[in-house]
Amino acid sequence: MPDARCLIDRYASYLPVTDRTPRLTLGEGGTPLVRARSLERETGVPEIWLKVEGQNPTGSFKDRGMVVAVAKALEQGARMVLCASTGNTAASAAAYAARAGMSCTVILPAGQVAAGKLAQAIAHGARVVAVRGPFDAALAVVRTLAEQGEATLVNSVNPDRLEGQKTAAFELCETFGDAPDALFIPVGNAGNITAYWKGFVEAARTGLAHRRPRMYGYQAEGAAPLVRGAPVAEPETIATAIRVGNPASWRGAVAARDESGGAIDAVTDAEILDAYSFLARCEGVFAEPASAAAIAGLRKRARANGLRGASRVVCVLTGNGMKDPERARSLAGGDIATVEATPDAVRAALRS
Ligand code: AN7
Repeated sequence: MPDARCLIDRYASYLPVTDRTPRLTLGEGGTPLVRARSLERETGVPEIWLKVEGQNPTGSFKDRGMVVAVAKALEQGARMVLCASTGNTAASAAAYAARAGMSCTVILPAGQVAAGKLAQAIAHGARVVAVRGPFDAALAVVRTLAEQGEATLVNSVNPDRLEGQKTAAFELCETFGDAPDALFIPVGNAGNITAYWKGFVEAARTGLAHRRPRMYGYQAEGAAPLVRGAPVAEPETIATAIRVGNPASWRGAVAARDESGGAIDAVTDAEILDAYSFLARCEGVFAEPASAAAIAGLRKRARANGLRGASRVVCVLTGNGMKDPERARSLAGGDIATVEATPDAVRAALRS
């Protein structure tokens, strides 16, 4: 039987919630774990599992943390939430704010947000402003607006976000009866890798798991401040979700890497796109390009014999492929054939 309780109830003892915290929910969490046989064959890793976080209510992992952050804001009497976002945080904040009867403002990097994410923010009634510059510039603006009391900030600098987000690690430990050997995860603003590590540490401490996984985070080569060891002023990558030059949870990511004995590395846009279409075509799982960075990272590490005997590996697929329809369309390499509605015309089109 699937657990029918909402995420806040299910993990209440691990979360900063009380009986008075509203049980806000859109059905977040409890996402599928899908075995990746094609990837196993290619890499030689005995067990690879995909944690399909794109199956959350708004199509990304952000919902786990957002439900807690918005519920706490509601409990504290806030009327308005605010975030900067490469898109998924905006979609999630807009949806949970709508659910909670709060207003929502999202600040986006102009021209760099996938169509589906923007559509969600608008549909849920958020006020949307685009600013020139990367995500980092948008985050600096909302930090100042929040300090001046204009709204509750629901970026991952809000600790309630990371608390909710860590529940994904608990789910993995519950399903396997222990933590996996290694976790592969894309890294942008670095909240997610920080939260997973917190979750795994707590799981080991409370008996949900016996051990902790090695954490392998992947940035895009043109937006890899953690790999370079210095902020990147003009981050660039086709994986717009992780187009971040100065991650807010920098120290959390470094701690996750070092305490777990893992690594943070970069993959190229070409490797990301190759992993993106491999996942869709060979595993039947459609994740967005940023998520594919984790897969690209696993393939890269497997090629370099860097897996150190890991036999059960989990890749976190952070967002749904439908978020970014233009990227998928670009793989078709041309227009779709349109012909007369006759079997002969369709056969001819299929042959060409
Ligand atoms: C699909 O929505 O930062 O390292 O503003 O949407 O925790 O930032 C999104 C990030 C990975 C990186 N995959 O997670 C935002 C935002 C997807 C994402 C990341 C994001 P973090």
